[in-house]
Amino acid sequence: MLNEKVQDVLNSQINKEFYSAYLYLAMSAYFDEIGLHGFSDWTKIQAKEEVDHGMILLDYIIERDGEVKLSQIDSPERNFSNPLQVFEKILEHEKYVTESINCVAHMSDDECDLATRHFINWYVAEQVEEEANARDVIDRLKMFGAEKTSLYHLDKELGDREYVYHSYKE
Ligand code: OFO
Repeated sequence: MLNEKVQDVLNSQINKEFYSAYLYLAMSAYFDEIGLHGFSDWTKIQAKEEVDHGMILLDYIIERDGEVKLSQIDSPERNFSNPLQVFEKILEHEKYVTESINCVAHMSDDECDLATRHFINWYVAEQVEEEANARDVIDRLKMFGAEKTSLYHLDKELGDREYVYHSYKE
């Protein structure tokens, strides 16, 4: 049986992961609107990964004989003005998610729940990757974002991203 405090932070994390999926979908729609279909594909794949993150948490709660409590998902913002600004928002959002994952880790420690501590380590590593991915695109956009040819090539490159299902059990 899951400790109740740990269960609460895990359920709250499910909501954040599904909100992340919504946010990336809003960004994907924006990129399609401005004709950057590779950027759109990249953010759409990210949305799928966020759904996976939420589902893995959900399955874990069930596996631990806990109670899944799904709460309302907020509407994502839609005030996007250019690719650099969107990726800066992505980085900011992922930093917020990292903080939230860290809180799950701390709560697991405080409640001596070693299984959840072990489980959440996968998310800790995943967040390092997510922040680094956003930072990488930001750096490149800052370097040449104003040049149309470079933006075209970056759009193609981001469009090559393939969806891969990752699991903490791998
Ligand atoms: Fe699920 O990591 Fe991004 O938000």
